[in-house]
Amino acid sequence: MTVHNREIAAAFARIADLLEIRGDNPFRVRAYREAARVLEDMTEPVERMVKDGADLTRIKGIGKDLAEKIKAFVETGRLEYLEKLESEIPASLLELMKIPDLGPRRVAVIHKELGIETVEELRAAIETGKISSLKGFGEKSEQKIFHALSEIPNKKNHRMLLADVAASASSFQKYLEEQPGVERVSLAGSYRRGKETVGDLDILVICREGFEETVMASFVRFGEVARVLSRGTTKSAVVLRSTLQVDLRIVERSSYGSAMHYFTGSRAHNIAIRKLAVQNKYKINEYGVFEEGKKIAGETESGLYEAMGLRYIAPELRENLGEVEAARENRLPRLIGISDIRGDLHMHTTRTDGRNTLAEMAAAARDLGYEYIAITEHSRKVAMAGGLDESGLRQYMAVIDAENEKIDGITILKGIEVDILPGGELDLPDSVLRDLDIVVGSVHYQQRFPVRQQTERVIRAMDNPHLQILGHPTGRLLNRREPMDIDLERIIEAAKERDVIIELNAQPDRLDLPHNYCKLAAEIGVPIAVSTDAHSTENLLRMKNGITEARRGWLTRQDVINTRPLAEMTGMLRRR
Ligand code: DGT
Ligand code: CA
Ligand code: CA
Ligand code: ZN
Repeated sequence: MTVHNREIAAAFARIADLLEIRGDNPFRVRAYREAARVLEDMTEPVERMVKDGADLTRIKGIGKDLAEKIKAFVETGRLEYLEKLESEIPASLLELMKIPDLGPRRVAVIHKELGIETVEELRAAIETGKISSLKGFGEKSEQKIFHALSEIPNKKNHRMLLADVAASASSFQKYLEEQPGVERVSLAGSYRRGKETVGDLDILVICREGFEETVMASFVRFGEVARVLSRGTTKSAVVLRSTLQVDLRIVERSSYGSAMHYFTGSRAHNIAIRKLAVQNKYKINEYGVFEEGKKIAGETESGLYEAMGLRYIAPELRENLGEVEAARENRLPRLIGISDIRGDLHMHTTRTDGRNTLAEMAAAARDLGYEYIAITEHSRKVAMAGGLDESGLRQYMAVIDAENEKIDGITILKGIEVDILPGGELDLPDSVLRDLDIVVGSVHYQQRFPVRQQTERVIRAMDNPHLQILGHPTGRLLNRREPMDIDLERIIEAAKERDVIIELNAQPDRLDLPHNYCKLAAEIGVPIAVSTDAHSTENLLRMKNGITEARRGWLTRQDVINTRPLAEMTGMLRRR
């Protein structure tokens, strides 16, 4: 077990906040705050000092009482005093304290006078003018608080992008793995299924017997926790500062597989599996698979599937979209993986709105082990991004040729992301499109046409023999913009007839083509290009987000053109 100085500091800072809300002695509050600051700045690990038996009171700002608390924290991983305070004071009050203009003292006032404990209750009090009538508040500060509240997203129905959850999820997992008594930590739910957006994060933990309380104490103490929603012996929930809710469950080792399966979901998949169990006269729940009261599986997920007579189903497929039948008939796809990718066919550079130069992008792609990339700048219509006209493009093509001469180990293809105009024409003349290695065509404007007009616009664009890849086909921006009204089934059929490839744009807020249509495209026989649309070298790493969506769309290596070696890939692009 390791207890970092930072964790002790965070615990002391929290104690200071809680004491202040309670209206405790200001000197005591200050002592904890000061100790937190000192620990935060110290470079020597306090944990080691404790183990060496050093005298902690020699640290500036640490008295006898605090020294003992630190020692206990290091040795047991718990701080009883903090736990006691937490059980006395509603955790939601701590969240209120973070609102500008509301320090601990004022939170204490609104709590005492109006009984307010949550953001929602505060909102209601402001709407009825109760805050401005409190002593020491006034209209001005009510206004300020009101504005601050409008910045806090309404958490109900708010789903975060998978990519935005990833960093927190893995640091939370790592943190828990280091806590006393913890044997295994797994992430489940929609996060594990790789769903585009996540409602809340589900974590399962196996712990040593007798450590349940300790694990729960560690859980609510994670540095990113903003408030504790509930705390029990096997189940707790918190909200992080990012507004992400995290649910933790402690599960038994012997039913770990069943718990993982149950809490990975989806609900629809679970129901399909349960139906199958009933047909087999089994009982299935989060503890195991039972036959006449006898447990026949549950320790591992693969054992569970085996007991059900199924092949193992990858989490990305668990949406009840045919995976159970496919698993029974042994025709599950061999899903694509990130290591299958040999190149990236959509990216921008500083020539238009990218942040890195051509040379930097090429070098970064080569470092990823890629064999080829395509540079696809915007065309003139996308003026905001500095889109290229014919002569600008020709000049840049010469620059790319020169760069290709210079660089070893990767081939740079000359491309364009040509705008599809409202009538379906392409934004650059055929005379220049024909001289490019690769032409991606995308809609950027007039995305609100009626479905028929939008569909015909895009089909008309595909009628141009120079268009080889259809970029981000629905135009959706997750949480920000609805997809266009477009008949994707017709688009995919039309792409098939014209040998057009469809892009799966890997930007975390696009993931466009959506997974269910990826599956349809593969069934119809339209190859997919998984492309990052990178605007910087770091963006190239988004390929993994695209691969997750591709896996959710049942895609195999064969379905995706940029898994192929260069010559084979270009051979799949339509001839013109
Ligand atoms: P989310 O959080 O909205 O992104 O989606 P999930 O899938 O993570 O859903 P969540 O967090 O409510 O529950 C996690 C998993 O637990 C869910 O995928 C399936 C399982 N589960 C929860 N409640 C039920 C239920 O009432 N019936 C069934 N069959 N499964 C459930
Ligand atoms: Ca969830
Ligand atoms: Ca949940
Ligand atoms: Zn675009």
